[in-house]
Amino acid sequence: MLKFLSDEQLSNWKRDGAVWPIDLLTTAEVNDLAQRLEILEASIGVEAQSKFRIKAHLPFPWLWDLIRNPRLADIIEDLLGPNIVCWGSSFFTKKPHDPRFVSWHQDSTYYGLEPPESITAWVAFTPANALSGCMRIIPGSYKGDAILPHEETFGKNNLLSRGQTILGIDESAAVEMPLQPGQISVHHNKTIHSSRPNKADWPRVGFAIHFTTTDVHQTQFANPLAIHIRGDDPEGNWIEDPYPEYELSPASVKACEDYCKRYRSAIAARI
Ligand SMILES: O=C(O)CCC(=O)C(=O)O
Repeated sequence: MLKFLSDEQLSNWKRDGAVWPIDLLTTAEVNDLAQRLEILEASIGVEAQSKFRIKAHLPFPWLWDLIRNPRLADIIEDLLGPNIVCWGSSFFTKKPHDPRFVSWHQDSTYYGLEPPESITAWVAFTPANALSGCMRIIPGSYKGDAILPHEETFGKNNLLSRGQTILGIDESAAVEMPLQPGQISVHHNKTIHSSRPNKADWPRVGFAIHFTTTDVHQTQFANPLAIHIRGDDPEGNWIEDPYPEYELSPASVKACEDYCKRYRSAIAARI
């Protein structure tokens, strides 16, 4: 029995390894989030995506609220079942007329999860469409067992930290996932995806939230942290993320930076 999605959305998910658009937030709710991000970036003087990585939510109670939104939990439960954690989150933002892009990749490349099963809910804070550089997927590409080889290009305008790229993708097979503010897409971590530069007059702002099931292990380092969203974690695979005492508390910023270092050095040791 589905809690939020329709049968059609679930069958699209099984076919494509992604489902969109899903109405999640009201206009008032998404405007509030977009405004909080704008105020934050004005106060810190840099893009949030450059400072808060892997677990961008750690210093922000309002992002914890978004991640724990019961409607979002219902959507994720429809796709993953009852035992759910959120192990990470990241902003993906492009300014108006911004050449930055995301190259074709599979998220599972560096996640270090075993089994490699994780899904991402991408929440649109502003309109994401063909003009503003919405996400594109290769439908059905999640079905193979393999994580495909990725070349690390470290491209200047690539929003991915290592510019990891699957070469030779047939772009004629690509499908766009346009979203209105407050809508989300969800994609499987093996679904091949990318996004083009923002040619619009408005910023394209998204917040990606990574979920998995409690039986999945982090194999790259010990004592991984997550927000327990629903259900049980009988093996105790995930330690609860520290909730911030207040927005941008020094402890919460340090927790975010430390986790990012831990994650990045695990990847560097592997490569
Ligand atoms: O926001 C984008 O353009 C890409 C996002 C992405 O790669 C992801 O959420 O996994």
